[in-house]
Amino acid sequence: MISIALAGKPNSGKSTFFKAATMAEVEIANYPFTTIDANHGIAHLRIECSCQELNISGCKSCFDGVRFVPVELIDVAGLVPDAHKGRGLGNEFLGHLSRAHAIIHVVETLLE
Ligand SMILES: Nc1nc2c(ncn2[C@@H]2O[C@H](COP(=O)(O)OP(=O)(O)O)[C@@H](O)[C@H]2O)c(=O)[nH]1
Ligand SMILES: [Mg+2]
Repeated sequence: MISIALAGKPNSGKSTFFKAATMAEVEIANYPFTTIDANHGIAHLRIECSCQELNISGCKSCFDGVRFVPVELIDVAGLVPDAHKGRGLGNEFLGHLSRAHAIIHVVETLLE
């Protein structure tokens, strides 16, 4: 399964985005390092199923032509200056980022 890690400064809304995308219960608060241990969850990417283009009826891989592709989302602690030197949670959370297939940089979550 594709894994995608959420990176960004503390308080940028990573856990808020993670919760909205995975519906997992995670701690969200207005102070840095609310997230210490990484949260793992499954989100679903909605794509048009190829059965539509190929005109295949009775496809069991989608709902009405929409396929829900599971992706693993990983919500990690905030990125702080000098993390690569071990500051903050240092290399531990950088390890989560380096093991993911892709990284989403959360700059700001705007739910309103
Ligand atoms: N006003 C507003 N506050 C937000 C939004 N997204 C997150 N927050 C708040 O910002 C704070 C930090 O959010 P959190 O998701 O824990 O950030 P993280 O440290 O990046 O995981 C919390 O108090 C959230 O309720 C948003 O879109 N609008
Ligand atoms: Mg967080």
